[in-house]
Amino acid sequence: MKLLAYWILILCTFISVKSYGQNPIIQDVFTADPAPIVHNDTVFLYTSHDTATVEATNYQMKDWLVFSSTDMVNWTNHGAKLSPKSFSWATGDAYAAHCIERNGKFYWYVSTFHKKNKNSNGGAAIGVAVSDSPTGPFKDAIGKALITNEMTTDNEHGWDDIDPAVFIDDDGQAYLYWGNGSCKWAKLKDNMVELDGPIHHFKPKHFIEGPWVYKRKDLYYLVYASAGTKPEMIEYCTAKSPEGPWNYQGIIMGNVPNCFTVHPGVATFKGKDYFFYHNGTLPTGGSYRRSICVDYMHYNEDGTIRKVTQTKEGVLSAE
Ligand code: FUB
Repeated sequence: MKLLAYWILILCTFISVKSYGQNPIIQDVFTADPAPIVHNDTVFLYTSHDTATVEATNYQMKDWLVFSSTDMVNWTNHGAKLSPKSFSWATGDAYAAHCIERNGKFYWYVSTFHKKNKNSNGGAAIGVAVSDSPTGPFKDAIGKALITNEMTTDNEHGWDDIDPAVFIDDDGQAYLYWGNGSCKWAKLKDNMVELDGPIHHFKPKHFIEGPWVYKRKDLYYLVYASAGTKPEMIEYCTAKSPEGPWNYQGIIMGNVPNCFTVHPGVATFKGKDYFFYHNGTLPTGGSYRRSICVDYMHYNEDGTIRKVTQTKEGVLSAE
């Protein structure tokens, strides 16, 4: 018997056994609004942080967290790296955010709320923090909001300027997309902290919030949270340019269990495509106590995206 155990041990040492992760991928805190980037063979995952009580009927989101993984299965929690308190002009909750690298600096675009002062009457606003490292320390890059509620007037509600997502095209032009109720976008200057031209807005079919833009082969993708039915789903459009026109393509993912919202994050890592989202499936979880999951994403020959299957097992360890 002892000999058998010995041989099994020897065998296991030489055969690499791939293990599945588990959804949700973060189980020790409630996380939402996933924003993954790949840097130096590591996935950095920037997230919102739900801290509402079980009884709460609204969000309580005090800071933004950073996690990383080199295999998509084991995640390191780097902790809270930014909060609305990091921005002297901000107050209230820490809504969805997105970090991107340019020329060795990491720009973390966040949605939060503006204090009522001479620059704004309040409402949702977007700020940008900068760091030399993907895990910080981050500091307010400009000392004021990049987008205030007053800068967009196509929606009357005060929280339409949320959910920033930045995309840098092959020619180096950076674009900021954001919005609730309509999708807004503007070019960014090379310094990543100033708009470079006017703000545009449009309404992709069923668009609610959470835009995420990326390019694959020659096609641009705009993935977003939608409400063709309620609660939210994920739908998408494609275009030949990051400025559109965007052609509606359909649903990527249906409703998620036990949660009203869903929010997309897309990453390609070690040759595989991954779709990040959140749901409310952790014990005591719910719409204000969400948890991030990841599953595989697959494309058809013509570039359209196959519907993502939500699993409990998650994805296999990436090599
Ligand atoms: O997490 C707060 C808000 O819920 C986000 O900004 C939206 O995208 C939705 O997920």
